[in-house]
Amino acid sequence: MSLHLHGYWRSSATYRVRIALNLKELEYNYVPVHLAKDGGQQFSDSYTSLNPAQLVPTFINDDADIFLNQSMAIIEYLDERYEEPVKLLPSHRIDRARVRALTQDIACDIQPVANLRVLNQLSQEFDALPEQRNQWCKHWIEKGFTAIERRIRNSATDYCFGFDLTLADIFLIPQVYNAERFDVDMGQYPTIQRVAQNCNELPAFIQAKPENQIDAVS
Ligand SMILES: N[C@@H](CCC(=O)N[C@@H](CS)C(=O)NCC(=O)O)C(=O)O
Repeated sequence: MSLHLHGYWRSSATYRVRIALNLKELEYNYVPVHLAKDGGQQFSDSYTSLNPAQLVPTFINDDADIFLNQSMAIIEYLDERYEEPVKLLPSHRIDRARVRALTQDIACDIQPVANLRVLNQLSQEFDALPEQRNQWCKHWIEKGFTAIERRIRNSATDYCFGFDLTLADIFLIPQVYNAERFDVDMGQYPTIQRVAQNCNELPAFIQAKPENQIDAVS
């Protein structure tokens, strides 16, 4: 098999790429990188040589000698390289810009502030307790979701933008999974909740769920 995804079952950035690979119906080899075991396997020399940022995911295509980090770059590469069976970005430039803006609302403005290394820094440098770390994550997710709910209220039907799945849905669903982990009341966000329910009925999203991965811990 030539495609490999190094990731972690509960990493939302890895989860995004799993959904995209499934939607593209691509076979791939999943290589678990445990973010806590052994002090964090993302810091090992072997992983750092693949991804100097010491974050997951890393995507590799051995046939083309391609090593990529950043879930958005990986998914856009997949979308351009494999046009079938679905396109994940709309054909019109303004629609594409709107989809990318929503993915960045999540990937740039919500997920990074609640990343593991940020939470560890809050504990190590500022003595934050586990409960305070959880409140921190909940706060930033709620702030981001309040804006996204307003943004997609008029554009969403089955999915964030109408009846076609896009990159926006691929980024939203892992963030909803994180929101539920941090006890966010999803009833505050009826449109996001409806889109998440629709996506989570699709095989590509079900197979990508954290609990369905080989490295999942119950
Ligand atoms: N912007 C990156 C985010 C990557 C990222 O933050 N990965 C997290 C898991 S979701 C990670 O590896 N965290 C390990 C750490 O913080 O040490 C992407 O979209 O790929």
